[in-house]
Formats: sequence, C-alpha cells, structure tokens
Amino acid sequence: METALIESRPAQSGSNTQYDAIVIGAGFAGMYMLYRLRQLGMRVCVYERGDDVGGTWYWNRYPGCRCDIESLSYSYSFSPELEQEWNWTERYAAQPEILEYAKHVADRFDLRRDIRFCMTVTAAMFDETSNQWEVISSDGTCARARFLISAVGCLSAGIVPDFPGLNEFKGSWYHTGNWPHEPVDPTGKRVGVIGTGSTGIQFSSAIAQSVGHLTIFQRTPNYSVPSCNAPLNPEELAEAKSNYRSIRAHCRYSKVGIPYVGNEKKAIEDTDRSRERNFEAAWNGAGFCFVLSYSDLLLDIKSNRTAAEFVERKIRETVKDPETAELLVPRGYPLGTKRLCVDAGYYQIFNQDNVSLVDVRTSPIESITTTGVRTLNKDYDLDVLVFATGYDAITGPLLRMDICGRNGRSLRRKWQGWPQSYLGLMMEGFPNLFTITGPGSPCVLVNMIVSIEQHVEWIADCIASMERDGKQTIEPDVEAECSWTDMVDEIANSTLYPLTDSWYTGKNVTGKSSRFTPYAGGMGPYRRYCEEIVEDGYRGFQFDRDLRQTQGAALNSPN
Ligand code: NA7
Repeated sequence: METALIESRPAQSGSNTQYDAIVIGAGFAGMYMLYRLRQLGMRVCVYERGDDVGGTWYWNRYPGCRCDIESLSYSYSFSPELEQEWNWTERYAAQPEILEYAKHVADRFDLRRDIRFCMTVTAAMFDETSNQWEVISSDGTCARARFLISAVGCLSAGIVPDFPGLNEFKGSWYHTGNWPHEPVDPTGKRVGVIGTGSTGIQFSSAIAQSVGHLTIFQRTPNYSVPSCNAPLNPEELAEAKSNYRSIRAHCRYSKVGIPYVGNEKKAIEDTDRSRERNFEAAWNGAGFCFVLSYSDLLLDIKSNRTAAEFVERKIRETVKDPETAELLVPRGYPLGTKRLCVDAGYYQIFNQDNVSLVDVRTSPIESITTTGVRTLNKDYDLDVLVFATGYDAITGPLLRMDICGRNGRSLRRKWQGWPQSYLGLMMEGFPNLFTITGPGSPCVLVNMIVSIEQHVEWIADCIASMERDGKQTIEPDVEAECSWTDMVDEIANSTLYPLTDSWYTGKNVTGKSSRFTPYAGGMGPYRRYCEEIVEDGYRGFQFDRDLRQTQGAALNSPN
C-alpha cells in the first residue's frame, strides 16, 4: 500500500525564506525527493530552472528523443497505485510520453505547490555558525535550509563547441538539450547535425525522411544497435502490471537496474556458431541489452572484439555505399565503452539520396559561416544547424553552481583534480549536502530511475534518523571518501571503460580532468554496500563534527 502523505508545511516564496530542505531540480530525482521529504513533515522548496517538471525530459524535446531503457522499468516503483494507473504505449517511451508521465506524477502527488519554477540556483554557501545552507538563485533571492539536496541530473549541462562565426549564422541553430518549445519544422530544409552520439543518431534517424537534405558531421563513429521498439499490447501491459512487485524487486538488486537477465557465459569461451546465434538474437530484440549478451563484453578486449566485429559486419551489410559504410564503422575503441547507441534505422538512412556523411576528423570544422558550416575541405549551406554535441556530464551540472562548504571551501576547487565523493552521495567538508546520482555512484551506468529511487530513499532515511537522534549535521570522513574514490577507480580499471575517451571519463570537455567517474560495480552491489554502511552506524560518516577536527582535515586535504 502507498504510504499516506503527512501534511507538510507549504513552502513560502520571497527573500531570505527558511526551509528545512532545499532541493535543486524538479526532474525525476527532485520530484521523488520532495515527495519523501514531505512524508517526514519537512518544509521543502524545490528550485527548478524550467517552467515545468521533467528535467532531462523537459529540455530534450528534439525529434526522435526516446529512452533506451524499457518503459516498464524506466518508471517510478514507489507507488503501486501509480504503476497501475499509468499505461505505457511503447516498449521504449518517446520523450513526449515520459514528460506526460512526469507531469502526471506532479499532479497526482500535488508536487508543484512546493516547486519554484524558472529559478536557477547560482550559488550555495554553508553557514557554519547556524549549520544552514544559504542558497542564492537567479533572481537574487536567498533562501536558507538545513539540508541541501542536488537533483540536477547527470546530463543537463549541454556543450556547444566554440566554433568561430556561430553568431553570424543566418539560419536557425539549436542544441538538442535546449530544444525550443515551439515546433521546429525541418520539412524540406537543409539540416546539418554535428555529433553522432545517442542524440545525433536518434535525431538524424527521425528527420531523415522529411528534410530536404541532411548533412551529418561525424567526428567519431559510434556503435549502434536496433531498438526493436514496438507498441506495448494490452496483454504485455497487463502481465507487467500483475508482476510489478517482483519485477521491481529484481531490478533493485540487479546489475543494471532492469529486468533483463544477462547471459552469464563469456563470449570468448563460446563457439563461433553459438556466438553468432546469440549476437543475432540480441541484435533482433535486446536493444541496449546487446551489451549484456555475454558477461565479459565490457571486461575482456577479445570478447569485446567478437561483438564489435558482429556490429561492424551489420553496418557494412546495411549501408550500400562502401565508402560511407567504412566511415561509419567505429575504430580504435571497444564496443560499449562509449555508451552504446540504440536506433530506429540509423544505418539505413545513409542509403537515402538526401543524406550525406562528412568525416570531420579528416576535414575538421573550421568555422560557422553566415550560410552554414565550413570544413577544411568544403562549405556546406544549411538552413538549420543542430548541435548534438553532448554534455559536461555528471559533475558539470553541479559545478555550474558556486557551492562552498566549511571554511568557504569551494566544490570547484575540491574537484579540480578529481571529483572526490563518498558513495556519490556526499562530500567531505560539505555537511548536509546530498547529491542524487553524484559522481562515484552507479548513476549513468544503470537504469537512472532505479538509481534515483535508491539515493532518494537512502537520503530520506538518513535525514529521518538524524531527526530521531537529534543530530544537526552529517558529512563523510576524508578517509572514507578517499577509499571510496579509490574503489570506484579500481573497479573501473577492471573494465574496458577507461580505455576510451568519452563523457564517462570527462575527456569530451576541454580541460576537464579525465578519469572514469561512475561506479561500475553494478546497482545491486552498490545498494548492498549502502545498506551495510547504514547497518554499521553510518560507517565513514560523522554526525555533528567537531569544527576543530574539520579545520585539521581541511588543512591536510590536497584539495
Ligand atoms: P555524446 O554521446 O557525448 O555525443 C556527442 C557527439 O558530438 C559525439 O559524436 C562527439 O564526437 C560530437 N562532438 C562533440 N564536439 C564536437 C566537435 N567540436 N566537433 C565535432 N563533433 C563533436 O552526447 P549525446 O547527447 O549524443 O548523448 C549523451 C547521452 O545522453 C547518451 O549517451 C545517453 O545516455 C543520453 P566525439 O565522440 O567526441 O568525437
């Protein structure tokens, strides 16, 4: 049964307002955090940059935008009533449907009354005399709260490369992560897309039929597999609804937070024939789970090669022009170490006369002109230019804000070398600041909603236990933080991920320190670890830390 909401005190607007907790962001993480904090009877305010809920799914409105995790598991599990009343229509939900779901959740739980929309948090300072966070927002107002919870998402700080001349472009240009709310009709137009990650691939596949001409500027080819998306029929939906509790229970302790049971076999130990059969079956139905078709694809380079060769062959078989096919074949990095893309007929669009591929590795983009894109070899005239150029992932959205903890120590400075965090949840020197899906947590490697729910519930339980025990502050020890960060690193180094430059490693951002950020040990093991820490009296955390100790730790800290 759903827990009844305890009537919470309403948030107040205006300057110098006092709350029990401030949450930054009203995406899936922020909405659920608000719901749980209200259950504790807390006065909560959520600050949201957009004018409605939804986070990633609010901003990413580009044609073709769709989740690569199946709808039945990419949804909240906390409310059985919500599960039963919502009907997903497709195996992989498109952005408009996910946004509708987010809005439905906001309505159903009356969340909007505690959300301040169109408010960007610019800075937050911890006041040690009162143990309060002071939070400054874009309108210059300041609010105070004992707890500050970041729910800013991992992929919300979009990057538009600094090409000279962009301001002079006479056509329209957009970043996919900041897509206009009014419809953009590409019909018959000359459209250019820079970037061939998940977003560029989804966007290009969706508009290729309707545009006059589509020019895709590719720097690195990606591995992409068919989504095999399809409508969900009433029987499938009914079956899932009747089994939701066991599906959710499985997801919580699974490796990736999805109901898919991966193959325990190693690719390298299988016969050629059986491997071929297995890859073919995964290609024709597994979508993103293609990467789970053997247990060692992300661990063993030889095994990985077998999967990579399979996909490379599919590309060559699909794309009729051999030169284009060769340009599309990824080289020099293992499959899946840049996030595996899931498409709706991407390779097929290159057989259309109105689609061309430009290799900007051999002929780099030099500038944007008034009429289009200038590469080293050629000018391309365009009406619309789309940047599918990705994000300053995981840490970017946090560091856009000026966050200062004890002794005025800034998070930007602390994370100059590497984002140190304990469990991806808290940082030493930043009391009562929680990060939902922060660096060092499984975040982007698993079903994001499962990851969010686990963090939100851990944070809510932690705050509830502090209330019970009369504790004012919590923060991790420097030792716990260092050893967790080392463990994240060690696990990453046992996989193939760090071999590749990607947004997982931060290499896509000029000047960003490069190391694989997420915890790659899996959702289930991570959840168990977090549970053990609580059972062990919040091992590695300190409550009501003695200030003199903190100053000592700060002096000894390299950051
Ligand atoms: P990604 O996966 O980071 O892709 C960005 C793409 O943009 C990628 O192909 C980049 O090439 C390309 N890019 C970036 N900067 C440039 C410049 N300056 N010139 C040419 N090409 C450039 O972002 P997405 O939005 O597609 O996906 C992010 C995640 O969102 C996705 O994995 C899902 O989890 C959801 P590069 O590879 O760096 O050579």
